[in-house]
Amino acid sequence: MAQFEAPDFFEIDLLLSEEERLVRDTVRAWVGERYLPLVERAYREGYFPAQVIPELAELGVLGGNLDYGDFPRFGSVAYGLVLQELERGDSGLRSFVSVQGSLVMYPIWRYGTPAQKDRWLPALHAGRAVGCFGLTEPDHGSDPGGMQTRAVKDGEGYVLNGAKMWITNGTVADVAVVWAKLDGEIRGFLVEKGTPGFSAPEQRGKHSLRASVTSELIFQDVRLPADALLPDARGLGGPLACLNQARAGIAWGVVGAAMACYDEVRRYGLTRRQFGRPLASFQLYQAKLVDMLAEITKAQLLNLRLGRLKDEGRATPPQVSLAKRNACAMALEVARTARDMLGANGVADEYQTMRHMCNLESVKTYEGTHDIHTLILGRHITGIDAFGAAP
Ligand code: TGC
Ligand code: FAD
Repeated sequence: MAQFEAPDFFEIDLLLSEEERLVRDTVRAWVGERYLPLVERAYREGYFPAQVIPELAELGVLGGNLDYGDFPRFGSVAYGLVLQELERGDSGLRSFVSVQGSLVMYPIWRYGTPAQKDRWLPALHAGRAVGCFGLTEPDHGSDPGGMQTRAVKDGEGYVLNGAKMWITNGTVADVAVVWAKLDGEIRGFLVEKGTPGFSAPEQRGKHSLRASVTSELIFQDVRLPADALLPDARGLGGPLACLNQARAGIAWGVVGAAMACYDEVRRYGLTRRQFGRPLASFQLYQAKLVDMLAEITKAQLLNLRLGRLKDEGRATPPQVSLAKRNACAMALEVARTARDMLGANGVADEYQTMRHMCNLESVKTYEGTHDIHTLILGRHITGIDAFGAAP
């Protein structure tokens, strides 16, 4: 595969610190050398190439932004660049890291007891344990507040019943962060693999995110000890605060997927000839490349600003929604256009663009669909809730 040339039309590199560039370049090189040679086969056959987990741990990226122990404590921009580079490889790779860091380690770090943190954070950071985040249910996706999974107090502990669906890493997870109602209030529980009554069958048959594990979580009278409860998370704000972290990561990540598609199709246009000329010499072809570069550049700048605001503690959930919504729509449009510009080769897995395009359909849907983020922003702008029941 040709050396990746990352578009940086507005010299954003100059706005990065030396450390941010170093982190970005390290992960970029790792993806090119170690991950890209594995991903096409994994995607075709439908598995996550788990042999990379120790290498991800070695890179320090699993929860590497959290202020804990000897973690590298990447700033928000450095961590965002990590996710951008990982998703240049595949959305499934970025998903693995996002779930582990933002949706499993973050809630344990933010809501857990010291014992829960000591038990799980070092193991998850080192890749010795894998986690998953169970919020979505078969009948409650965009409206997680309606969840039916229930925990009931039982002596010192709890009994959990219910089901989750579309859970990244569920089948392979050693620990599941599960959101359930206890006395009518949403609470978070740590459910360990192998707990009697808990199963996590894999969901097969996906056209998207094929190099990622997606699972159901089924709880049938699962007895949990008292220390399974995350004490400091109460209400829907608990999981939504985790989603703020992960959604910001997606905004960065999908720009990497778009950059990969742009780079691939730009090269293709320079070498593929029709009507006696390179495709890149036709005005229509050039116009599409220009639109792609313009949208990628705008998303890069937005992400940089989001990262800086985050590090100042000033990024708001609506800003995160706008960044996630914009970046996913942009990346999907870039991937679809690039797929078209590759002609028939665009459907062959020798080229990466269609894999990214198929992945991005999921990324546009998960962590709040495009339309849910529209409604979040609409409520922010107008003060009127347009989600469900009339105000
Ligand atoms: P609403 O009344 O708006 O809020 C309920 C409570 O939550 C608070 N809150 C937030 N807190 C922190 N961050 C946010 N972004 C927050 N948004 C709201 C809010 O203040 C309130 O607190 P309190 O104390 O007053 O109770 O709740 P709602 O029921 O109207 O729903 C709002 C809505 C629709 C925006 C929300 O439900 C939503 O975001 N839905 C989308 C669901 C979603 O994103 N699911 C993602 C599942 S995980 C996943 O997809 C992982 S994929 C991972 C991968 O592979 O990479
Ligand atoms: P629905 O909520 O049924 O929505 C269907 C359509 O209706 C969408 O277009 C939506 O925008 C629209 N819609 C819904 N409500 C409204 C409204 N009020 N107004 C207008 N339009 C509306 N979840 C987890 O908890 N953990 C995970 O790790 C996880 N990983 C995932 C991995 C993959 C590969 C996928 C595909 C999903 C994953 N999800 C996960 C689930 C994901 O978060 C949900 O799919 C998403 O939140 C949407 O829910 P839904 O699929 O039930 O769609």
